[in-house]
Amino acid sequence: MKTAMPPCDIFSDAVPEDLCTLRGSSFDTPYNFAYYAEIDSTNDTAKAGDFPSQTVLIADAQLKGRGRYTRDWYSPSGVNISMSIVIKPETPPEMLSLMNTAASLAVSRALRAATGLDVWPKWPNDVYIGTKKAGGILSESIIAGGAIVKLVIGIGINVNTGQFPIELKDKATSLLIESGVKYGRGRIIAAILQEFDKCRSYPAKRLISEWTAMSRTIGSYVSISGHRGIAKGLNEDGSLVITSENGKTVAINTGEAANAACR
Ligand code: BT5
Repeated sequence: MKTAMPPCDIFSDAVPEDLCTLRGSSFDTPYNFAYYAEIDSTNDTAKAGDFPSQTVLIADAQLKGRGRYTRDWYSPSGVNISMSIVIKPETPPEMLSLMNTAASLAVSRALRAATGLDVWPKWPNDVYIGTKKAGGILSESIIAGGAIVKLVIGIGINVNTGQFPIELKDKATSLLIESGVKYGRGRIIAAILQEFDKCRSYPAKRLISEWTAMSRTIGSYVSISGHRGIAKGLNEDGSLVITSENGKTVAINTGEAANAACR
């Protein structure tokens, strides 16, 4: 693994102009920012380093951006959001997947407000515009003695990417492609953090009901981890309840809502 350059603080001259809005006095935030021009993965650095709670690592480019199950995450230089929020929460480990729920709701709301586009959260960790993926969440934790000692919420969003590699071309999109407008990444990050703080403070019932109102996963036919059927809703731990074709009801903790139809 390449050694990461040390981060700059958000006031450094090295920070790209569109991220400088994070310094703004109008943006009252409890978060600290660490900026990297290039890094392997903000999640890997966040997990390995000794960052105080409420630090947000932001990279202009990731060389080894990751999704779940070590899948690659395309993170070219200068155009997208690649960030990881470090928090030391009082969340019990079994409620961890609700952090994905809170983060995907927060990102969807912030992007919808900023762009007016048809942005929605897809279970468990995607952010879609219409029928294409525009962002993803990767929540990871370090657990000791049965408690979460560090939670890292990785967020990748395709903001100003104009094109994708061939393997993503038909399934990925960006805010620029959908709207024809270039967006300042700093303003979007600020809006996401504000929404995330709101969403993660909701009681589970409210979080799930607001996520459900915005998502298209629920009510759709889905195929996940060998189960096929209609997605009925989320349990209070964030798992997805499916009524399968044979009439059985199952709750799925992780996986991917492949083939989810879009209303
Ligand atoms: C995700 O994984 O969707 C979570 C992505 C999280 C990325 C952030 S960026 C900051 C932080 N640091 C990291 O290293 N990661 C986090 P998953 O559900 O496994 O989806 C991965 C799949 O999405 C890939 O296998 C591709 O098919 C597709 N993909 C890759 N890059 C993409 C992109 N930029 N936009 C849309 N789809 C992409």
